[in-house]
Amino acid sequence: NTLELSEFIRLNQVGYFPDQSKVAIVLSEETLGGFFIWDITAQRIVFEGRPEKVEAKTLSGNTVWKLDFTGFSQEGNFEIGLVDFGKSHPFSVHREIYSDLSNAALKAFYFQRASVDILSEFAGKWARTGGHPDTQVEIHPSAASTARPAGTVISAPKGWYDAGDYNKYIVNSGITMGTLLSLYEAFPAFFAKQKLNIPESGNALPDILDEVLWNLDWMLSMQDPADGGVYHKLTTAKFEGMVEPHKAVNQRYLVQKSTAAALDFAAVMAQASRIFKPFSPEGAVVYQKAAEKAWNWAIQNPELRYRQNEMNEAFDPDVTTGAYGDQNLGDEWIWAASELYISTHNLDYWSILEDADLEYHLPSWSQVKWLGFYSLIRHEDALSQIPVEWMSMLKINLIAAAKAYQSAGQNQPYLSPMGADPKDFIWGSNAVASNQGILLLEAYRLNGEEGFLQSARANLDYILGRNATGFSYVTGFGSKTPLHPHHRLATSRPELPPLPGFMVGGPNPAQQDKCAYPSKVPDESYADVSCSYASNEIAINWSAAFAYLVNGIQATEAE
Ligand code: G3I
Ligand code: 9MR
Repeated sequence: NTLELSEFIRLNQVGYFPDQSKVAIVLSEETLGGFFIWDITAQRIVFEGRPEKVEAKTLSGNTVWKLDFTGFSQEGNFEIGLVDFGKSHPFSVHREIYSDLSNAALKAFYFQRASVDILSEFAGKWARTGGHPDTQVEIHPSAASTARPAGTVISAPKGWYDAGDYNKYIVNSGITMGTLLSLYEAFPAFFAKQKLNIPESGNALPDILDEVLWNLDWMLSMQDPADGGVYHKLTTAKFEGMVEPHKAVNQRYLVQKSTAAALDFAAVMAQASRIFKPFSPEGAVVYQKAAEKAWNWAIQNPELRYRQNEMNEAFDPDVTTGAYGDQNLGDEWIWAASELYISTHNLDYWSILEDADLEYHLPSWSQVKWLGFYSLIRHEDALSQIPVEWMSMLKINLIAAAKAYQSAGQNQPYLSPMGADPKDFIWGSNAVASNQGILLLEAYRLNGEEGFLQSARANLDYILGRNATGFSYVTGFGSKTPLHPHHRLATSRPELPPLPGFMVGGPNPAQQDKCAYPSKVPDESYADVSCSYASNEIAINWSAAFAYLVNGIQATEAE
């Protein structure tokens, strides 16, 4: 195929299952001639079709055409060619098309581990010296108590680095862990077989749970044994420079307890207690007690919001790292009550849920209600005390929300639910796309409607290249991928390609980092430069949502 590569053909650069809907998008103001699929191995044309004009224009006002090759289902490696126009990036068709990507999306968490050397046996060229032992963390004045006055030294090792920075934040760990634990609960057979090649591979636990345990151990150490309260974060006072982890050695602190931290912690520990029970009954008891203690602390301290600026007026040193300062705690109560109720069947928790507002909200670090509701639906069969009407309402709301995303996606130039609403383009917009995909996958699992599965896959197509920038937003997967993510582990080692398997935040027209962006249009507002933390950072909560979407889609295909 002698055509030149065209940046105007946008498609999933990883590929497709043989039997799924397959659509590429072309930006062109001119009418297009026929297209063909080129078999790279056999060096010949294997399929031909005609572009169809799409009704909707892009946010920048361009006309797009759809190349539908759903009828083509041969396995192999291919390109799309458009006569007098150009060819696409290569892609594959295969039954295991997302196996490597599924593994990489979870392996990313291994790379983020604090307090341990990352070994070449597991990490190849990305092996590195461990950083942040976190055995000498100081109680910040904002967190001082009688038993632990300011300056008390506490050990809180392990955990994952939150993102491009090296700090560890309980609120963001909360949604990350909830998402990964739910992923395991939804597809246990898939994870019984998956091998991630991490140090614990080969023990009795599924690898995904081994990885989760690394962060769970850290989270446990964030609870004050005296009262059950949970510190909001473990952090340096300011962000470290863009240096390797073992060279980022500024003093770390445990900062102020918060209600959000306690409730997110309670939810995670309650969910972990039931999931780890078959593997470690003793562990399960520890997690359950920790969850209940945190819950009881939250009942005593229901309004302790994290307000970084106010805290800094009262205490030294000032803390200016990630705030995760959610001021709205209703959803955290519901998430924690849901997980505690499922794990204990104690009706006290049900009494919190009984009158809850069941309206659908897409999960994010500050909106966790539906993490709990997804779990209740997943465990429906074991929760016979819940009135049938209540459960039905929950499922009706889930399906209605999924339907709305699905139809919106059909009238969108890139044919994915993501982007139908320009307001989707916030800091971490790719996590919005992933969480929409999770909702659609859950809807499909509830009622088996094929259209929901197709829409979930359409958002994966979006993330992997069928979008307004033409980037596959996952490092190392696709042909045009982020090369300069805001990620200290990557930026500090410029001789290496970025660590693979990380989804970057994505287009965000607010451009809070004030870097140079190629465009202000919401879905094009992405800059592949390391200064761009508002569009090009990686983060564990986004990784978890992406891991759910891609593993869930691969697991569903295997079922
Ligand atoms: O929700 C509003 C939306 O309604 C509005 O249209 C839009 C306009 O910009 O703003 C939206 O809120 C934004 C919110 O992210 C969306 O999630 C806020 O402006 C924006 O400031 C906020 O950014 C957060 C950012 O930290 C700054 O605090 C991100 O959510 C959050 O993911 C990010 O997390 C950081 C940690 O602090 C530090 N570690 C890295 C991590 C990832 O960048
Ligand atoms: O590296 C930090 C990143 O993790 C955060 O998301 C971001 C916003 O809070 O801040 C980054 O740190 C920058 C800081 O805010 C301003 N000085 C430059 C820092 C590194 O780019």
